[in-house]
Amino acid sequence: MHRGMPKPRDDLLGVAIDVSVELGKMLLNERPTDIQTDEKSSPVDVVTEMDRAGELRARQALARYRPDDAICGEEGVREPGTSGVTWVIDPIDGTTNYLYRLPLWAVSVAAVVDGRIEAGCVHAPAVDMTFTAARSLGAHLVQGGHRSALSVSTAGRLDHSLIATGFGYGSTRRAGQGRVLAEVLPQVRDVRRSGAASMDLCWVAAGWLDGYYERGLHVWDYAAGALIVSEAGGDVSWLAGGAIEPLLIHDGEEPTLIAATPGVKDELHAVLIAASADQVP
Ligand code: LIP
Repeated sequence: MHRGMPKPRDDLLGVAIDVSVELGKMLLNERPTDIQTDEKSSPVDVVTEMDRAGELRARQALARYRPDDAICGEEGVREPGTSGVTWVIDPIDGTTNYLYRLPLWAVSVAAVVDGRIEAGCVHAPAVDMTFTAARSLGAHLVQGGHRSALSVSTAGRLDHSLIATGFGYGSTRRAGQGRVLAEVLPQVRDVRRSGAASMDLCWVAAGWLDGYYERGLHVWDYAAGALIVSEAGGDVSWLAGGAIEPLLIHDGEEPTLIAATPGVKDELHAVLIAASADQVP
């Protein structure tokens, strides 16, 4: 390392936070009025120029802080690494919200080592919420300059629980997810749909939701949020069974993920199995 070059950092959570905040500032302050978009999997699945710009900014920041690490980003950044650390990045989770100027979007950054999520940050600058977790060190929220520890709710019955979900971008998938929702809705207190999986997961961790499920997420949507939920005492798994870790870092869609406070996880799981949630095309 030449004199004057930045020294690599070993505080993975600190790096996750600094990268997330750097992207958040850019996304808030540099959003063009005539923002350009391209279609992805369907006409309503879009990527904006700011998604791409954010991911490139994350790559530049990580090159400073962690030059030997690998990167996997939603918008296509794939950097090999030699350190054993892989950064899993969604530069804008909740792109549709960002496009419509709704404030519920977040930068999601996770550090993964040998399939274990070691640190994660979900930074939502438009609503002044920064959720963080490091393995075995708990989960926290910084809001209004105040840092507080997160803990899932104490809900113990599904029919009194607030449950979140999300939907894919294809009409066939959405029709199936609507059928599942029709079975879930009468069995819970109510349902919420934020449009950003990372936020839904963090709200479960904060106890503001009692549970969340969604089919078709990608690893960058949930990697940071899953650690934040588990460090807040929540239970995150695949509906079909099995734990989230060892995390498989790939481009494909995932089956149904379910996250909840332990008091309602089993009930929610049973309702989703009865609704064949994982069989939605
Ligand atoms: C979004 C997810 C959300 C899902 C949306 C979309 P994106 O991610 O966070 O839970 O319901 O359809 O996939 O595409 O905004 O990064």
